[in-house]
Amino acid sequence: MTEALIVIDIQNDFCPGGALGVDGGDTLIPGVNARMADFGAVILTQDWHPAGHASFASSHPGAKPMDVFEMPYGPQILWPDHCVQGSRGARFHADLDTDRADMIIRKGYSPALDSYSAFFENDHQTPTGLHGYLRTRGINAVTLVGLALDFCVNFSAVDAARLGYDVRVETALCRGIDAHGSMDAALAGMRAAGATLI
Ligand code: VGL
Ligand code: ZN
Repeated sequence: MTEALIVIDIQNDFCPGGALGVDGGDTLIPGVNARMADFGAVILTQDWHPAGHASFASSHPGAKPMDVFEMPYGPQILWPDHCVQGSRGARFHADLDTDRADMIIRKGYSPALDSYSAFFENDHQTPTGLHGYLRTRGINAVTLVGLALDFCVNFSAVDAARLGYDVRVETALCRGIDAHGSMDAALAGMRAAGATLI
């Protein structure tokens, strides 16, 4: 049975110096690269927003980054502009071993809808296609690493568990943002969904 390593959003904008830099976000890269050899499949995700994306504070007059905004699909934290399609910030960190990836899945490209999860956009209904890919490859166990632990890793882990995958999150190979108490909520939510945190 093939088990997949899913590497979430190790992109320049989520590393120190980036538009939404996560503390220590680059320090986990050697460990992530080393872990790739242990899996039968390696999948990378890439946050990939059009300019003027609805998750950007700059798209809402008067709003500031980290404000919470009511979207048609529920409350959403507004972010600084980040991971704009084709920009340097959207590229994978240069130290990440992208050659080992079988599949790169982009998300967050719908202008009016954010997508934290590698499986569904933030309406929790629009699929990214990753579930079909994993199913057709016979993969039913996934290990998640990457950025940010309390957003994209968290949403991906919860969705994967709901979809019936055996889910592990290697927290030593993740770093978080921690906005509005999101870290504690994420750890509790992932455990409640049935993910194993190691
Ligand atoms: C992410 C906030 C906005 C993430 C992506 O990768 O965790 N966080 N877009
Ligand atoms: Zn984003």
